[in-house]
Amino acid sequence: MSTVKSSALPRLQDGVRMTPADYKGIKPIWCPGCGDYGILNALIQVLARNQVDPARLAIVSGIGCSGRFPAFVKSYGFHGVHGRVLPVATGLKLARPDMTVVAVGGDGDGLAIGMGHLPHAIRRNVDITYLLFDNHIYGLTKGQPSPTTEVGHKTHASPFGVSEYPINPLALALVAGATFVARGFSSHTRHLADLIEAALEHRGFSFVQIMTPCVTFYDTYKQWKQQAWELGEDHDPSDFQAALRLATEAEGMPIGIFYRVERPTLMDRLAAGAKDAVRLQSGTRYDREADARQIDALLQRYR
Ligand SMILES: Cc1ncc(C[n+]2csc(CCOP(=O)(O)OP(=O)(O)O)c2C)c(N)n1
Ligand code: SF4
Ligand SMILES: [Mg+2]
Repeated sequence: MSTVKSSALPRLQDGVRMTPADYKGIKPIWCPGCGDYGILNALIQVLARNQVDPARLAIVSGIGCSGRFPAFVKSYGFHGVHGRVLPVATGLKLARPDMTVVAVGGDGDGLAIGMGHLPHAIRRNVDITYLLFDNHIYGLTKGQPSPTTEVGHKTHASPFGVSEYPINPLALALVAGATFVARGFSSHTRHLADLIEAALEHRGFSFVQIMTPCVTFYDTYKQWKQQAWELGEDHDPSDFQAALRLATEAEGMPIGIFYRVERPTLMDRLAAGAKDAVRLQSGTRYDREADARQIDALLQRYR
């Protein structure tokens, strides 16, 4: 097993305590039975048991039923536009490295319109957590197929059945170079809470695909309940090939940490680059004026 460094979660000051109820925002408005409630409960558990300081937690979302998530948690929140959750979360983390940043969004948000951002956020290894709420459907817009809907599934927008093969988000995250890859199931709330906690503590980009049934437009609840099984001690999360085999060949629906390794984060590499830049200057600290003079000289050449 690898030794993996963790990112400390921002804790409340001594003497201040928050109960799970204190971490709740406005009352959720999801359909009764929606899997997203399980995800919310799991995150609330994690925040309460770690006494996370909500003033140093930001939840960023895209558009979809999952996109409503930030309003339901007492923390900073940003409900952005469809498919752009990862650029926003990345920018926020760069501007405020002291914040714990959690990006949330649906399978449509992250794997259709937002797909171009995913491999790049992963390869940057920016220190954020991305929770992909995967219900295999566009829930908010009333049941069109998404990039994870199975071939042949009939919806009002695919009356003859979906004709494209689905994307495998775990395999995609692995081959793009993610340093933390996991899958959870909204109905296994305690297990999911442990996964989310591990993802938040991971230094680098942590990707968690969360299977969360849309009971209204594609009720996969019974099927996923039968298929889900938890990874055991025999799986070594530092073994990339084993993780890829699990993601592509396993029977049923394995849940747990598929892969976890430590690699320098985007901030680590930017900091190292900044030190090199300082070394290149004659002085000991970064000389903004010298830099401005160089840029000016460069611009003069194009006048
Ligand atoms: C630019 C843009 N295109 C399309 C939409 C319409 N739209 C809103 S949510 C959504 C998909 C939602 O599916 P998903 O991301 O899986 O979230 P879910 O509702 O299932 O949680 C779409 C296509 C939009 N809001 N903005
Ligand atoms: S439409 Fe589906 S995903 Fe949206 S709240 Fe209802 S059950 Fe949940
Ligand atoms: Mg969806």
